[in-house]
Amino acid sequence: MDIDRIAIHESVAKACPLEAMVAALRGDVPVEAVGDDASFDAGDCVVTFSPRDAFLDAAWVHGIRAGYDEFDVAAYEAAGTALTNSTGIHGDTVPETVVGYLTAFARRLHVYRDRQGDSDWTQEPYDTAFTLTGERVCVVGLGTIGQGVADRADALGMDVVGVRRSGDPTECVRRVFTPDELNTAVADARFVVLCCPLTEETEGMVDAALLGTMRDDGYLVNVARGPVVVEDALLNALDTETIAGAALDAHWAEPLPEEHPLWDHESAIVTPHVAAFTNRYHEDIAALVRENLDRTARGESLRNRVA
Ligand code: NDP
Ligand code: 7N6
Repeated sequence: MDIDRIAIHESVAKACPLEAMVAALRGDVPVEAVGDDASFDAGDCVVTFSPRDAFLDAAWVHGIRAGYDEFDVAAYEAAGTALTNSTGIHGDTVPETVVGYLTAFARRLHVYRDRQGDSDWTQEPYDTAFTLTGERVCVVGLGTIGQGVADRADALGMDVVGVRRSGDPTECVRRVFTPDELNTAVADARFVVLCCPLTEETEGMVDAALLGTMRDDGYLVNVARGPVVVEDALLNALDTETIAGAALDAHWAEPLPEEHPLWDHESAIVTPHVAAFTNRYHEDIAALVRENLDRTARGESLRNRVA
């Protein structure tokens, strides 16, 4: 692969300023920002947030997200276009956000922040606040993000269990289950944190039955992808108090529609897919792309290649 242009698609602006990404990647290979009218050839590396059909004409496409569920992997394989993703860079950002959700639920911070605008001094009932220490969290997906969540939960004194495809043990997780044991894994957890990719296996994985298995004082956190959870089942579980609450960064439609009931559901924390946001996202992506440019120059295989 001989790369003679880095084309940065305007969709990267969904995660960081386009100009910052252009500047971070400036080097020996010419870099330019491109829009939807651009065409591509076998000398191009495209850096993008979203897929476009025209990218299949490039040599290599780098997606600036860990999740690549929006990309047609089979089409990339058929076209012989390399596709790489950005897993590996979210081990601090997303887990820190998850700690924020867990702490808010346990210490009721979201409730008091809601009341602050009304100068409302009301204190929550005695039995509502609890500590994270000693509570069980089930981390579903133990890759970059899941491991980061597990490390932090362990440091907070939580009892950490997890689920991953391989079932292989990993640090800070007392017991690792396989996906076919999901029901058992979530049953006794105070928190269930979704950190897996959206795939054929995980789509709709959190359905009414699984939510019914969860503790009624349990909380669901979704930093994965919206469709991993069945929307109606979650809304019903919140309305009927089958579970105590949910924090959602990933949604079924993004932006979440204005009229969506979750916006003012008192037991939900809604964030607009920002768990991974950081002021150095462009640098983290540039480091990944530069590493792969060096690898192509040495004739080595690409890191994070998914097609
Ligand atoms: P990784 O590839 O590092 O980890 C994925 C993990 O999911 C692996 O542990 C894998 O198991 C596990 N997994 C796969 N299938 C299943 C399944 N059926 N049941 C349980 N576990 C499963 O990915 P990242 O940690 O980097 O990212 C994970 C996902 O998080 C992304 O795909 C994306 O959708 C989402 N994401 C969201 C962000 C946000 O802003 N909210 C930011 C970044 C990512 P094994 O280890 O056995 O392979
Ligand atoms: C944008 C991160 C991912 O999959 O969904 C996230 O990486 C987006 C900052």
